[in-house]
Amino acid sequence: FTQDELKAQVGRAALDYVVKGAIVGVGTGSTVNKFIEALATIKNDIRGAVSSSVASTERLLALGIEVFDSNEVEELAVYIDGADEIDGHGFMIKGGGAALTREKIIAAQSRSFVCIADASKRVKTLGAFPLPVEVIPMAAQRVMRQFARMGGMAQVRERDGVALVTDNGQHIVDVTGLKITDPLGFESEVSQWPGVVTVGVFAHQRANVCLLGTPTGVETLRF
Ligand code: DER
Repeated sequence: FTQDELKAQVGRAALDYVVKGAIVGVGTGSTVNKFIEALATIKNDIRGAVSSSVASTERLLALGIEVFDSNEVEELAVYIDGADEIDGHGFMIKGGGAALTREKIIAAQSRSFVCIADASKRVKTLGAFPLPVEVIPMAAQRVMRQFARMGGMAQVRERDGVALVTDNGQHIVDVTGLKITDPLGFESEVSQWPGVVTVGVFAHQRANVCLLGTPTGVETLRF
């Protein structure tokens, strides 16, 4: 199986968690794009979606799936999203696709978080993947100095040679060299640093289920 086929496998498997007639919470990334394609095959069985990014919204609309604003729905039954890393507790590093803020917001208003990922995302300890942190631009340098003090190497994410601007108009710093042994404590600490919008550790909004694409089929992890 190619990695693309593993992503398609878990994208299809996630349909089992979609509640008929419901509005589905939809994340961002290449694995979620496979889920969106699968979701389109049952679009008459759902009311629509709440989307975590402009990119996912465009794909949903192009496939004829209605997109609702997060303020139009109280609570979602399920949120389907990918991850850059996931550990044995369902704690994740997310934000590779620069959508971490809206992803965490929709995860917070969903009863169940179903993570879809290929097996390469499964780790023992979070931190090998560069940790994304969305920041207010004026705070970027100070936030990067704070990460340096804890042994991290931070840099502003660029696209085409300039700082990437998120859907929320903010910047992202990516931090390497961290070993996040206490994801809950780390998320609480960094989330309250002045200028931090969202830290890409999803521990308080952890996954309840992970559908892991492996060469021998889809492995279902429950947390
Ligand atoms: O940005 C995100 O959080 C995405 O979900 C990302 O972590 C997973 O993207 P991928 O499915 O393209 O690897």
